[in-house]
Amino acid sequence: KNGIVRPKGYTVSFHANSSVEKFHFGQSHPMKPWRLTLTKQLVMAYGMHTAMDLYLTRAATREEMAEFHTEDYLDFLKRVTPNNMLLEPRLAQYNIGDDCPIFDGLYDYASLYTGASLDAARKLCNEQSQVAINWSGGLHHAKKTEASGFCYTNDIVLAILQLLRYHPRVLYIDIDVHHGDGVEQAFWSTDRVMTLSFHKYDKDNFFPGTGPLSSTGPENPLNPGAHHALNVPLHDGIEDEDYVWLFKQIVEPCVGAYQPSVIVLQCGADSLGCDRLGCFNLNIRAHGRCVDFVKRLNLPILVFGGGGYTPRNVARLWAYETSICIGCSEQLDEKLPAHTPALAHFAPDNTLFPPLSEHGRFENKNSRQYLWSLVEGIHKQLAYLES
Ligand code: TV7
Ligand code: CA
Ligand code: ZN
Repeated sequence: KNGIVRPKGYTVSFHANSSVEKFHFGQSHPMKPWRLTLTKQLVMAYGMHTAMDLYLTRAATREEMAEFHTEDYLDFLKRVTPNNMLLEPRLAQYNIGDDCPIFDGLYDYASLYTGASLDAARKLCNEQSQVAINWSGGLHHAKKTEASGFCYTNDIVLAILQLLRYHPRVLYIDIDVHHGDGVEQAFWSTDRVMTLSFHKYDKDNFFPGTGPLSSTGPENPLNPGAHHALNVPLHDGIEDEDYVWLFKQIVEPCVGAYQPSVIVLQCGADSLGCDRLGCFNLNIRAHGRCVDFVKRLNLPILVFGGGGYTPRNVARLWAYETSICIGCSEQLDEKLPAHTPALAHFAPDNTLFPPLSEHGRFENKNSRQYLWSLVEGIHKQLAYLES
């Protein structure tokens, strides 16, 4: 196997530590860290590892995580175990429960995915890489002092804080089906980060219930963060062409108006059709076209994972998006390599692009008129930045 040719003068770095793949949230919990094992298998089977710089990442230190999280909360994460948790009075305070359970090695898990995101951010800062990928990161719901939505530490916030040491303006784009509330909240009052999340929005029936179009930053126009939070609330069933059209209609003017020096892209795979928790009808190619659009802006990019609850499709998506970052996606055979160790997971079709929208799991509730109103609403917000 010849592998994939590495483009000259352009470096993609891949940051991973296989230890994160071994943690278990609990039997019926939808978050499965082993989806990262499947992802890496496909990346390697396609030979993409020869076209990137691979880094074995370290765990984030406590001091690094304390740049955002409180000492109390980090102490708690470090100390709590499944054996002593019943003696712990503050489980509710830290939002521990079914979504965010205490499992063996919890602190190691969180510090490992966070360390990978910090390593990736530093590779961009010192310009040793143009695209830095951490598929184990992207845990956008974690708050300063509490866990939320399967997220314990917010690696995205911590990575952005690193980028801000060298970069004047960071654009954060989030295509996970859930609202990127933790990142939005952390940078709510600054104009040095613009947050843009596309998500299913239904205040009372879909987690986390935040992120309407009208939520654009602090109300006080003198607060620098005013108009720097952008939200694209969607209904069930959005399809490929509409989503990619909407993404381009919104991201292009955001980049034009805000002029970021770096982009952080959260690529949650739960916006795909057939996801166990999602409700959109996107196919892998459409999700990938969003990544490709961002890549073609020619800014340094930090690429993170996030949600994604049908492991075989998470692996397909993130392997494909790795190839988009490298620029070799045309060279991939649609048929998965026969020597992929876990090939059985991708049976019976063994293809990189199974149809995920055909069976019409969700009726498309996003009218053309509604999508136009979103574009118009975002363009109105951006007009405030020009003045
Ligand atoms: C980034 N949806 C995270 C997305 C986090 C979504 C939720 C579950 C869920 C949890 C389980 C479970 C589940 C089948 C699905 C209001 C509740 C309802 C807990 C049962 N099965 C990301 C978080 C979301 C846990 N939470 O953006 C153990 O679904 O809707 C809720 C909150 C209260 C708690 N219950 C669910 O993708 C990584 N949780 C099975 C076992
Ligand atoms: Ca989102
Ligand atoms: Zn999600």
